[in-house]
Amino acid sequence: MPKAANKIHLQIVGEVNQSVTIRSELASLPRVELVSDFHCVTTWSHKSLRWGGYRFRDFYNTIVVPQAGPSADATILLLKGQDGARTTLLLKDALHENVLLADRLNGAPLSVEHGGPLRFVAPSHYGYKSMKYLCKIECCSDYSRFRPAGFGFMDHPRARVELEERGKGLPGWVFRFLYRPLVRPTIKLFEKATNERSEAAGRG
Ligand SMILES: Nc1nc2c(c(=O)[nH]1)N[C@H]1C(S)=C(S)[C@@H](COP(=O)(O)O)O[C@H]1N2
Ligand SMILES: [Mo]
Repeated sequence: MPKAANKIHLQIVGEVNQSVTIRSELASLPRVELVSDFHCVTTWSHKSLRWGGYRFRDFYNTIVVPQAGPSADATILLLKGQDGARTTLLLKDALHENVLLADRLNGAPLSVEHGGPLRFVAPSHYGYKSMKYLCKIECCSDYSRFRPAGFGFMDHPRARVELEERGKGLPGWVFRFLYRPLVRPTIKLFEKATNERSEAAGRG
């Protein structure tokens, strides 16, 4: 677990007129709460998580477009986390109304373990698109420029849960079997993070 900076520091870069750094500007957007299920690609899910924060759509239209001026060709977003994790999402998927920049989970401030201070949450897509400790968004026109952190086949450009787009090049059910050995360790990690969070809440 990285020691994530606890202040929001989000850079908007890439094919833009001007790179910008977002710190406190999010506070000008309407706050929303949204309940959604969370699906890790390895096949575990969490039901009814109550995320609090800002709609990505509001952020993009009200802050990114006027301040950074992304190119009309930049139809892909590269998302980066403070731990070096990276993934992509199509801009049109990110603009769906259920996509959030979250800073709260289940009524409490978002813990570092779950991606605080600011996390991208795209519940219609597999968990690896929901970038924790989001620190950089690169506006991009060319998916082939993206270098996945792990094996390329593990990162599907869209990863829609509904269509079981778990990975690239193989049907979803094949990944279900491939990922089976990873289910237990990743559930353990999630539970550990949740317990630490409730202990911290109990103390505070
Ligand atoms: N920065 C960052 N974000 C990340 C990951 C990561 O390793 N680093 N893992 C992804 C994966 S695969 C999943 S399933 C979820 C897990 O979220 P959780 O740690 O809140 O349970 O975060 C996603 N976002
Ligand atoms: Mo995952």
